[in-house]
Amino acid sequence: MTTTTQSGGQALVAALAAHGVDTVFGIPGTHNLAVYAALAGSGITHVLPRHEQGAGYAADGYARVSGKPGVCITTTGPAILNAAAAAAQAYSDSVPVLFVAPGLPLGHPSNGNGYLHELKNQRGAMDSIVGHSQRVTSVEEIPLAVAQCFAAMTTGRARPAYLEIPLELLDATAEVAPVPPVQSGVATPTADAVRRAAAQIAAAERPLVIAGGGSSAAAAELRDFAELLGAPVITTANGKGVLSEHHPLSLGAGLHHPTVAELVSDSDLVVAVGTELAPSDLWYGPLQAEGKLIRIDIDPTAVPTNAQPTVALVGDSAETLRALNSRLEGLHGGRGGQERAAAWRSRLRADAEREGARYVTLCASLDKALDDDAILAGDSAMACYYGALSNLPLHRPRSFLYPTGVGTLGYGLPAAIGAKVAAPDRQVVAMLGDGGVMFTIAELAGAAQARLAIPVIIVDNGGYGEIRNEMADRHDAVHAVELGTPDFPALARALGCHAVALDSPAQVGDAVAEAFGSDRPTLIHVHETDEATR
Ligand SMILES: Cc1ncc(C[n+]2csc(CCOP(=O)(O)OP(=O)(O)O)c2C)c(N)n1
Ligand SMILES: [Mg+2]
Repeated sequence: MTTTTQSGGQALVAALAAHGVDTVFGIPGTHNLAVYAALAGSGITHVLPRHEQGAGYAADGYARVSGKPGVCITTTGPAILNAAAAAAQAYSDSVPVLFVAPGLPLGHPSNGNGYLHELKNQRGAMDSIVGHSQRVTSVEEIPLAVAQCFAAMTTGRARPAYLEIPLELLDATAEVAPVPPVQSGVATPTADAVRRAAAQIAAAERPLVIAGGGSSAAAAELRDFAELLGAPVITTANGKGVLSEHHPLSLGAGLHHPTVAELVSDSDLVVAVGTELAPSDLWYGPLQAEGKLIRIDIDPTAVPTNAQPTVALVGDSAETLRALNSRLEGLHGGRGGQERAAAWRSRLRADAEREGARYVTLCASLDKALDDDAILAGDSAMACYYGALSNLPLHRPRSFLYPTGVGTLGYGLPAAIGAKVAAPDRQVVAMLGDGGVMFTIAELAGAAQARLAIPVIIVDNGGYGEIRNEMADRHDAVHAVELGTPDFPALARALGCHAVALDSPAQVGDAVAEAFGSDRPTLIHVHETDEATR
């Protein structure tokens, strides 16, 4: 094995490059200078956010859209803690993001002696959030540790990873041998499970498919499966777009609508693909599908979670659906699936329009500006979960970047930045509330510097609208939720962006279309209006 004399920083950057990393998101500091020295001239693009939380969310958006792990590089202590919420969000949405930080030196007492950026237990803090973490103890271990982190992130269920390198090792040199990427195989379910599932599927008369984020890499197989069965397909938030929402079998996204419970009860078989059937997707209670549920999941621990299946297929969703499809070829989609889908779709549309009445005009206007492969990066704002989730059709997997589960605020803008870096030729729109956007508004400066033509729609209701409503519903005093309205367009211009203030949500589509042709981000400020009462 050929070895090279490398610093820890060089060994890290070389190992990242060997794993196909061409873009990283990060902020330099005193303790990671050797990483930055190695990054300069490495050929790896460095995107400079304005806060490590922005770096983490951007790396997440990049990973979702590129299908490759994102990489977030921070310095010690407060810097990696700033990225921790992004690590938590990536964990809950099964996104592979590698967080890399220097740690306190080997042999540091770690009980507080006033060292710069010192934390009591930095690795422990991150280990409690990510799927896989490690701390190296020598420069020679760095290529192995990077290979192990990538193996952990790209095998089985995707999760974020954390790599800590004691800070003095980044400048130390050693003879370093490269470690090639681990080529992991694809997990397939047992032949017996496939046979049993196929028999149940073939016997079903009114099947339903629920597709989650775990089906994102199986879009073609999922479409073939649904067409063979003649089964309507409804998706979770993370699965939105895996089957084009133009498709005659698509019921769109959003499992929480009251009609979904009726649809499940009307169906004699439910096939759930790559979804936890999570409370954060179902909102009003668990799925009632006892005795008629087949689950396909790469993660065996997800199989009994939230609902018990009659048959579990543990494996890669594309491989598993392909195996099922080859056993179901004779079916040819009979069973009146399209008519059944059309009837449920119109009921679901009514649910969505009722719940999202305040956002229907905005979504319809935005839809006119979007290509079929457009990406929407949303936030934990009502305009996204009552609005876009079920009222804005999207047509590609991983095109709705949304913080489910952990439900963090401030995700949408930096996630859009990561998405646009990953796919510069696709339309990428960010949509946030006036509260959430302020959590990471500084990222407008980075997006302007990088000349990213992202329309950033702010749906303004003057405060923490959802929380205001929840306080009122509980008959509590409504307080600490009014934010006033900053001069958003002036703020955006000060950060190097274009900006426009609209009179009506019906103007959003035109503003977005113009923003796509710009040389920088455009903040689009629109007040939330209750169209239903107009
Ligand atoms: C990091 C984080 N802090 C706090 C919350 C709690 N929270 C949930 S929704 C919400 C209000 C968000 O306001 P805005 O972004 O304006 O959206 P709106 O509810 O008004 O549509 C808050 C504070 C959260 N989800 N995430
Ligand atoms: Mg608001």
